[in-house]
Amino acid sequence: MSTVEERAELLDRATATGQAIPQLTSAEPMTLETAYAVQHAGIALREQRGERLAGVKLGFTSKAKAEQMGVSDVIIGSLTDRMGIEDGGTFDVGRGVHPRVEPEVAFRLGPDAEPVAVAPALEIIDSRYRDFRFSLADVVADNTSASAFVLGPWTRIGRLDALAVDLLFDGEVVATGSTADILGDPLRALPAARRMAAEYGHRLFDGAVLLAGAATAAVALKPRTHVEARVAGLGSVSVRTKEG
Ligand code: OOG
Ligand code: MG
Repeated sequence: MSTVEERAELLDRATATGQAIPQLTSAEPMTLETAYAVQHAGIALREQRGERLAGVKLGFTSKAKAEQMGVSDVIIGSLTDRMGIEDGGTFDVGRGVHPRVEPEVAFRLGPDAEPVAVAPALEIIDSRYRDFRFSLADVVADNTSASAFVLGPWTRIGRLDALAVDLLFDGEVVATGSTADILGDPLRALPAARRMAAEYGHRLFDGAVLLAGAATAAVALKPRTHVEARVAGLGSVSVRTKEG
């Protein structure tokens, strides 16, 4: 049996090299509890290298994502400052295994884990497992495939339950949905995050970012693309991809 730390190091190395690994559960069974322990051990490795926690993300909060990946339980992962890319910045697809992008909604949390602002967001996910296939425990151990995130302009929180969401590559719509696809209303990500953070040991600190989850299925990234998410009423956020 491999230890939690050994499993975290395998995933950490796959992230660093861009070389996919077999699912951890193909070697031995793994409970959800152990999977979250592996996730936290992986974040500890990042913190040892000077990364700082930036917040948390939820996964599989939309039917589109659950159907795409064949996994239906909501999961929670950690975001670090080094995963953040400024709006309009650049992401190197050559650095990843097989990165995909999702249009999302982000919240900034205040004290007491209350949401104080909302922004359109892009999440870049990149499973460290071969063929982007995994079980629930595998993806939890792999920090819910977190790779990078881009935040658009923060605005005051109003009604968020039915805003049109578009994902565009070079100005062409490649996926479309609604904020209603995120738990019925992305504001429901707040109680979900509080419950899961308490259960699995994540911190919802003052100033933390919460990614509520994708409104559409994820789309594979290619180099030299202008990637934009538009959320009606919230504005837009973009990133450019390059290779090498
Ligand atoms: C897991 C991450 C899912 C979301 O927004 O639903 C996620 C994956 O699909 O690899 O980030
Ligand atoms: Mg996501």
